[in-house]
Amino acid sequence: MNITFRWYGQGNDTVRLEQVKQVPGVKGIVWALHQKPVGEVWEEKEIMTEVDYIKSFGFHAEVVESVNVHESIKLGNDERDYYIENYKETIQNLSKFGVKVICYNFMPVFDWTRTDLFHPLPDGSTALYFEKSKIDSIDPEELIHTVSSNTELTLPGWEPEKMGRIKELLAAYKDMTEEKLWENLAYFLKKILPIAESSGIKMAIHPDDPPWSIFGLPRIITGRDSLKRLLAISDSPANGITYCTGSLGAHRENDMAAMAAEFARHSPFAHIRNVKIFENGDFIETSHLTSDGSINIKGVVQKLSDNQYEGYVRPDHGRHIWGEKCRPGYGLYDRALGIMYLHGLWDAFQSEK
Ligand code: DNO
Repeated sequence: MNITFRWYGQGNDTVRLEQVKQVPGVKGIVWALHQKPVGEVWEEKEIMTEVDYIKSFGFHAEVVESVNVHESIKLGNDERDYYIENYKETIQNLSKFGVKVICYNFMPVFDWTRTDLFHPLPDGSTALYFEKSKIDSIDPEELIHTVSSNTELTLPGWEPEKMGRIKELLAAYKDMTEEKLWENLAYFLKKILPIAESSGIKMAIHPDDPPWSIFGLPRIITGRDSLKRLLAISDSPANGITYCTGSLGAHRENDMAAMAAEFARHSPFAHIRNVKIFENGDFIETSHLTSDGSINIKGVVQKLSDNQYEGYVRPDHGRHIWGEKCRPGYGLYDRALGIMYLHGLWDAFQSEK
């Protein structure tokens, strides 16, 4: 288990790498060029600046989250080949600086979606919340307004330029079906995987969050069957998964511990966090502790340990605790607690062997 910590870059994160350095056992920083408009090539010089800065703290910079996929590729329109060529160039450029894993997702228009970024928990902290009935009834533009007026920082995956043309994008997806989206994903992977493989990079698809259709848009990476289907697209070692327990685990049918055993060797990267699911399908993000939520985090780490998992792991969204002002879900304190829980479980399971 190679523990990492997601960080948004200088001037774009409330957390500093000097602080992350004091969290025990963190080996690497998960990074991205967050200011880059989606679809543009990541140039060597800008990659080098970021990687050098991360390395100056003694961290590795082997995992990028995310190189986002342009909507044209997901839509499969005339411009997709242009954006696929750019993506290939970005993969090659990243490989020159030691990057080993690229996390990406294939969610149409919206990345991770929540209805409240600072929902109170009984312990006095706040956390990200998903209210099912609200999503079913809200106009997406209203949601964007609520979310963006709640935070001074943009959310990853909610690129501002995309948010400004929501109506147009939703119209473009009008006739999109799950099957068509699968075809477009397969088309993309068949083009990029050979380059990734020869560059020593693993592509790791992030599941859809939440793992079901929202706003009438199809979502296809939602559970065991879809992960199997994804892997069946290509047996290239570069075709992998970001095993995100909180995203998949928001759906009760996904048994995250059992699936960890099944998919560990195809997951070069894992996001480990807990969510508490309510009777009506709403969910809230809790601490990482197994008994705080609905996901068997202990079982997940046990299965990873059984499989001698050597992939990259990061704690995922944390609560906002001790008055910390931070990016929603991405403060220092609760993620540091999460890391210590993961270390504790891992060490205990390893010593049982
Ligand atoms: C949210 C994240 C996602 C994730 C992307 C991966 O906090 O888990 O935005 O980074 O979906 O492409």
